[in-house]
This record gives sequence, C-alpha cells and structure tokens, in this order.
Amino acid sequence: MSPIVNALPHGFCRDCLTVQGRDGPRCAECGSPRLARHEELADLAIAHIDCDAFYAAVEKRDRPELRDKPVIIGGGKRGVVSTACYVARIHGVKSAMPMFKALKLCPEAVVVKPDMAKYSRVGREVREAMLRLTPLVEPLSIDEAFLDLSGTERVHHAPPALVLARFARDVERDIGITVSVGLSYCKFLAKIASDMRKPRGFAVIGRAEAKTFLAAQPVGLIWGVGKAFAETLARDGVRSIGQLQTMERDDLLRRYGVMGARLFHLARGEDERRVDPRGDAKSVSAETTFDSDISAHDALAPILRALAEKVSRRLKGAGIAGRVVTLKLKTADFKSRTRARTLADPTRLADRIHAAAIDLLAKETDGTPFRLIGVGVSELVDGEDADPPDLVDEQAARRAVAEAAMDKVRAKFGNRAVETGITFGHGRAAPPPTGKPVHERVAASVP
Ligand code: TTP
Ligand code: MG
Repeated sequence: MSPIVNALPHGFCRDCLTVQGRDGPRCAECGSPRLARHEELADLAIAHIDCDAFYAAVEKRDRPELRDKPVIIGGGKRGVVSTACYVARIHGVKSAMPMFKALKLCPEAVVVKPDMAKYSRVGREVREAMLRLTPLVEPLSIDEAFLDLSGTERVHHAPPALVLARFARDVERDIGITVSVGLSYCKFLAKIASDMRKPRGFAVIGRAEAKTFLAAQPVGLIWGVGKAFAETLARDGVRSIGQLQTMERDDLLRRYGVMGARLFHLARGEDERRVDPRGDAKSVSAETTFDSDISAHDALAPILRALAEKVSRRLKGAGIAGRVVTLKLKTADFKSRTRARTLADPTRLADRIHAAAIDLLAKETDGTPFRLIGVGVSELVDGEDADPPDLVDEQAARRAVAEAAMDKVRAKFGNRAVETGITFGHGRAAPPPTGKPVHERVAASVP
C-alpha cells in the first residue's frame, strides 16, 4: 500500500501513514493502535500544532538519562515552574506553580534551569519545518502555530491530515521532540483540538459535530474568556457554551458589547479568522502575573525592564518596530488599566520601550496593589524605519549604539551572554523577583 495517498476515505495510520479501512483497532500494516479516523478527515485544512511539554522535551532529548524521570524546568530567581514533563504532571506539577509546592508534590523530580537560547533555536527549527508545508504559518508563541493547508494537496500529493501526521512523525525523528496536532475547519476549534489528546496527540473536530461538541464545554474554552469574564458570565448564570448557543445575538451584544458578538459566533463554531503568517499582529507584548500583588514603583520598574527587553527581542527577531508603547496593569481586583504613549519615531529598542513605559508607570503607582504588569508595542512598521539616531538626546543615542552592539553579541552567543546586569539608567535589569514566568506573546487582533 502506498504511504502517500490522494484520497482518504476513512482513516490512516499515524505511524506508517498507510490508508486504513473503516474498522479495526489496529493498523492493518504495522499493528500500531495510533489510527486517525474521522468522517471529515479529507475535508479539513486548518491546523494548530503545539509542542508537548516543550522546554522539558528539549532537555530530555539532550539528556537521555532524564527520559523516564519527572523533570521540571524552572527555578532560578523567580522560583516558579516554567513547565513540567508529563511524568511530573501525573503528580500534579503545573506551569507557574511555585517551585517549593512542585517539589512537595514530586520530591524526586529533576529540576533543570531554563536555557532560553536553546529553546528558541529548537522553536525556530520546528517553525522552519512548518514553513516547508505551507507559507501560511501563524506562530502564536515559541512552541505553537496555526497552519492553513488549504489547496496544498497537489504540492504534497496528500491531504492535509496526512501531511500533518507525517510532519509530527518527522519532527520526532529529526528534531527529537513531540508535538500534538489539532485539525478542524477554523482556528478556534483547531486550537481546542490540539489540546485534546496531548501528548503526541492528533485530534479532529469536524463541521458536523462542532456545535454539539461545543455545547458541553465550559465558557472558559472560548478564546478571550479569561477568569474574570468567566466569573461575570457565571454570575449571569452562563457556564456552558451550550447555554450561549440558546441566547439571542442582540441580547449577548447588549450585555457584553463586542465580546457578546464573539461569544455568539464562537459558541456556534463560527470563526472566520484567517491564518495570517504575519500573525495578524497588531502589537507585540509581554506580561507577567505576580504570585502576590505588588504596589511599589521600585519593585515594578525592574520587572518592566525585563518585559521591555523581551518585547524588544521579539520585535528585532521579527524585523519590525512600533510607534506606540502601551503599559498594561491589572489591579488586585482584576481591573485593567492601559496607558499608551506615541513616540516620535517607531522603535524596537528595549531602552526606548522601557523609557516610555516607566514614565507611564510613574503616574499609576499610587499605592494600588497590582497583580499583573505588561508592556506592548503597536502600530507596527518595518524595522528598517525604526530608531533614527537621536540628535537631541545624546545619551539616548549612545545607549542605542550600545544596545545594537549587545544585540550582535546576543546573536552570536545567545541571550544569556548579556541578559542580566545591564542598566540603561531606567532601573535595574534584573529579572522579575516574583510572579509567573514572563510569557512573550504576539497579541492578535480581535475579530
Ligand atoms: P505550553 O505550550 O503552554 O506548555 P508546554 O509545551 O510545556 O506543555 P503542553 O504539552 O501542555 O503544551 O508552553 C510552551 C512553553 O512555554 C513551556 O514549555 C514553557 C513555557 N511556559 C512558561 O515559561 N510559563 C508558563 O506559565 C507556561 C504556560 C509556559
Ligand atoms: Mg506546548
């Protein structure tokens, strides 16, 4: 039987990629139980791919003696778990958990300090492999992306489902980590699907089942419904997506504004967002949530510095820059404050992003306890148009030259070479003292 098929009537084997009949628990060719079967398998082309226990998987790959051990990535100054391998998760260890708690749950765990430069490298390799399948790859973070494989059958001589299974197999073989794949007809459901059978998962949500599937899910599964909004909905008696399906669009709009319209459509599995290789990026941002609330400016400033550096790194990596710097704060009682400043010229320099954000922060630190701080850069432009030499502020010009020099060092030796101990005169550059690991993300626009 040819491993490459043009049609996919019932299913295929995820190990040997051969076409399968409608029944039977195991592959007729190789005996594997890992079969992909779905009525709509040949018709779906939107995928979300997410690496399994990403940082931990990379460490296990590089240190085979850790393979069957519970491994936790984290520690360092912030003292929280970045991620835990699936063995450690059995004991209840999770991302963002304080390390002392994780070790209480799983005392035999091996703790490994994160090596961000290495994870970025591996993340890039996975991304490059995705780009060999389609140019329509929209990265969401270091280890996940949407792919649109519509119309690629002719190039690959195989339908998207099979191309994706082959991709997962090749990543295991060539890069040495595993991924999970979600396949559907839209981004919303593809993302949900990729999380359904982790690790080494392959889950499909078709058109015919979407509404019934969603009806049984909690509202928190909807993209954009965070903890606070889920609580608001719960107060209104709405807990399941099924309940949203029974509500009128106008009613939802009246109650929840723009978000109401989104709830209405997503609850029905209607999601028109395209997979956009530029990430549909309206902004690049980084934020962190603290373990305990912080109100002092001096405590917030270094955290902001580290976040500005993350955003800057991301902008430089993508070859873009932005004109508007936004400071985001969330108070202890979940109220969001955003303050923005438009710069004279677009920037991608950590120093300039930080300078603007710290000014904005000064007006907000009035004793209010905050649970989250973030900084973002928007009104994105090509990086070439950014950061003309500062003719007025000589100091700033010098710092810009210094930052460019350090970028070169970073490019050569990795981020760690110059990550800490650098000050540009806006607070210390030490990493955040507490709180969840900083999560870089490209904030996509609201549909
Ligand atoms: P995730 O994809 O959320 O998690 P994961 O890949 O470790 O595990 P899963 O199999 O559930 O996808 O995040 C990717 C990486 O980002 C993760 O390996 C470590 C890092 N990360 C943090 O540093 N802090 C966090 O709170 C989370 C959620 C992730
Ligand atoms: Mg992951």
